[in-house]
Amino acid sequence: MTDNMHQYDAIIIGSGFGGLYSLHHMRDLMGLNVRAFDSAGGVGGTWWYNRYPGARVDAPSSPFYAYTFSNDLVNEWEWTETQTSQASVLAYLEHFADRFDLCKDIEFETWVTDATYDETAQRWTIETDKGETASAQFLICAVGALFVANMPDYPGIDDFAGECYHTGRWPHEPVSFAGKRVGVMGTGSSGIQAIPEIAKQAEHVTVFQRTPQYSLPARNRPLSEEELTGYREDWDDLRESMRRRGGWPFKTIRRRASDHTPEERHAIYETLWEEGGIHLAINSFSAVLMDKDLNNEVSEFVRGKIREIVKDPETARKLMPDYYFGTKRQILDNGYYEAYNLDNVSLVDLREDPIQSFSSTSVRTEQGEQPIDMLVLATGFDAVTGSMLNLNPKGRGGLSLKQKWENRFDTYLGTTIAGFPNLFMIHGPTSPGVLYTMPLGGERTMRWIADCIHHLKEQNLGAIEATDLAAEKWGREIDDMANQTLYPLTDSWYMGANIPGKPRQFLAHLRGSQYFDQLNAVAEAGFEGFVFEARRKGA
Ligand code: N01
Repeated sequence: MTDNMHQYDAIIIGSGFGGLYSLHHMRDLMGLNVRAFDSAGGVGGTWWYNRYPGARVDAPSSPFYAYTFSNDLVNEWEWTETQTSQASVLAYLEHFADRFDLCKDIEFETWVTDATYDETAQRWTIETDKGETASAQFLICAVGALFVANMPDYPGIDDFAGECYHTGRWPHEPVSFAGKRVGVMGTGSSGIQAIPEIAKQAEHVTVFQRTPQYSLPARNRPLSEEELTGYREDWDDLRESMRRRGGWPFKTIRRRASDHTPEERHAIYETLWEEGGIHLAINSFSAVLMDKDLNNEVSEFVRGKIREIVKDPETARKLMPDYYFGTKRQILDNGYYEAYNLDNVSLVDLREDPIQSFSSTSVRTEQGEQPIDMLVLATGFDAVTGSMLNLNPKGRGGLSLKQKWENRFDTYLGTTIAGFPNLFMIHGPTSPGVLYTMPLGGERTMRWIADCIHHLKEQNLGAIEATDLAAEKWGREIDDMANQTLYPLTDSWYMGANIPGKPRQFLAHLRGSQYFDQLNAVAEAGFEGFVFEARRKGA
């Protein structure tokens, strides 16, 4: 260990929801000496980067897509809409950072270029692109589940000379679409949120669609003062409900399809569609993600809605999704299908008319050429595992994460990795992460990590490490849970299927509340599935 190296108890990578809460908890509640690093120019993580037009939380949001632990924070923040906008989430996180004076312990615009475990010192050493090195006993990776941009590599795409933006790396300066022919590639949450907004300004929008999607109406609306006051008054109960019910306070209606006639089921779908948000996805019938026939019925219902909304039958035909409803990330929109009724929006179905190449001014498909001035890549991310692999920490014996995860993304509890002592992930693969309320998930994960660190300190231990056996058992449990559903039958980023060559594996724990009970049970059993090392002298 060199003398001039900065020494900390913990280093946190990332200052999004998970990283900011971790910094607050470890520094202010545990009294640890903590330093955080972030490549961005400010706090916010995904909300700092994803500022494309129309960006909003794609889940039931205000005021639940927020920290839950502080009633003062709940009382002082004014949410204004039911589906929170990116600007509003970012402002909230900036407020959180100010309120707890977090920025003084974060180094922004700083990439952590290397992280290596020193077995003798029982500590992690990191290097940054600013030439700094630092060491800490604990490395907290809050690196983001949706960060590493997926860039398509069509022939000639680099020759395109117009403006080109990925939704996940949107410029901070205003982008004008006025008078421009804009090509949008990708129809996931980002593309579907952005397309109606871009169409408001652009001369023409050409959407290049690879997979048609089931999108549900978000029905975003202003949040009334009465609603907000009600939420604040009931916050303790709501927080408890969120913890018990998969991260959201709403009671999921458990209905059996066989108790209802097809007509009654259809009436239920209609009501839930009208209600909007994710209600159709979570509140129709319990078995919708397990029973193929039932799923086909809901899928057909949504296809019927698309046919009703989109006036041109040929465009409507191209927009018909054909995977199992709900097995890709559920998308919520504000006027997506309606946008295809505008004269300045057209659709290219890449399955019928694939892209052949780009020129400096156009996209050439098998059946024609589309001149464009701007290309918006809404092509998603190397989700869940990409940022950890980007960091590529080196664990015991110099083993890199890229080697460890070459064929399979093994973790124990979604928070730790065998061979990588004292490293913890927030929202890592096989945690409920992306399927849970991420701010609450981050809080709860951090509290478990805190318990773990207390345990080490109390017992005068220097290192904790998951066993391979525990990780294997955990991986089987996650696979078994997913295999009881229709999720693995669809090519989605949950399965790693959007990235060529990525090992195919369901990357999330499907039962969030049960997961946190499991974490607690592991802690109560003396951190079952882990091995410990006594604290070495001088470590
Ligand atoms: O990315 P996606 P996203 N040629 O992977 C297509 C979260 N999010 O940025 O389906 C042509 O979902 C790809 O096609 P296919 C949210 O969880 C959150 O939209 O792979 N097309 C797909 O249509 C979301 O799920 C908020 O066949 C290509 C699209 O690009 C996640 O981020 C807001 C292509 C990518 O869709 C990712 O969403 C927005 C190619 N080479 C997003 N490669 C919040 O509110 C890919 N595509 C928190």
